[in-house]
Amino acid sequence: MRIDILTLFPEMFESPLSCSILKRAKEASIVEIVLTNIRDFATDSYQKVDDKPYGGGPGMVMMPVPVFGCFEHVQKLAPEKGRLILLTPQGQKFNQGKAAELSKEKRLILIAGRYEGFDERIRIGLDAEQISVGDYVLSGGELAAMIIVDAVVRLLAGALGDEDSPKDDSFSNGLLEYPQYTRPEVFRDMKVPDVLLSGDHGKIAQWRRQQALERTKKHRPDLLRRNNKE
Ligand code: 9D3
Repeated sequence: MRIDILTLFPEMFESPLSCSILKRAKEASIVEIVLTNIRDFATDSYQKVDDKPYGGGPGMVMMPVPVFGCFEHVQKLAPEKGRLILLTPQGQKFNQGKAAELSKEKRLILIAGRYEGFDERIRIGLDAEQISVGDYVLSGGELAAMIIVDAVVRLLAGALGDEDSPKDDSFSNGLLEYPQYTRPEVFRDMKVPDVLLSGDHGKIAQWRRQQALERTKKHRPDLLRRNNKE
């Protein structure tokens, strides 16, 4: 998969992309991630990318000219059209189903914004899919873009070691994870449940299913209701 990210802060992506699963996926050519700075497509001598909203009001708005210029440049960098995603608080809420869907694409083009929002003609003219990562206010779309990249790339074949499977993930089975323990057997008076030491794999599986279900009922009852896939 190729992922293009259009952003005013390409530096923000450096550490997340140079660690762990994302690093390995890049090294193994499972994913190619290309960052392009929207500011390089500003057309005035100050490299201006934001301006005051027509009609007045607080804050600044992302200008359409640099965003369109950047997008048109990036699109030509590879033959695939790509699936275009604008990160915005007004978008559809991102979830595991959307991550799975995006992981099937050959190419994603993500646009991360700053300021109070995008000039409406960016939305209209680019005809992009809009995605939000949740109901809280971020300072910009960059962290949202990274969330999407992380969730999508780990689903690509070969991105996880074979000891780990995305099929085992919480949310893939619709339940929270069961409680896990490792050494030591007793830590500060807390003992590992006997069933996990019993060697009875049938009983262990049964215990884990029941624990996962109880946890989900207690902490995330919304996951148990039908029609929660959005
Ligand atoms: C006062 C209205 N604000 C909208 C809630 C303005 C505003 C705040 C923060 C507009 C943009 C932003 C920056 N956020 C994003 O670009 C963003 C985001 C988010 O803030 N939350 C969840 N998902 C996303 S995706 C992009």
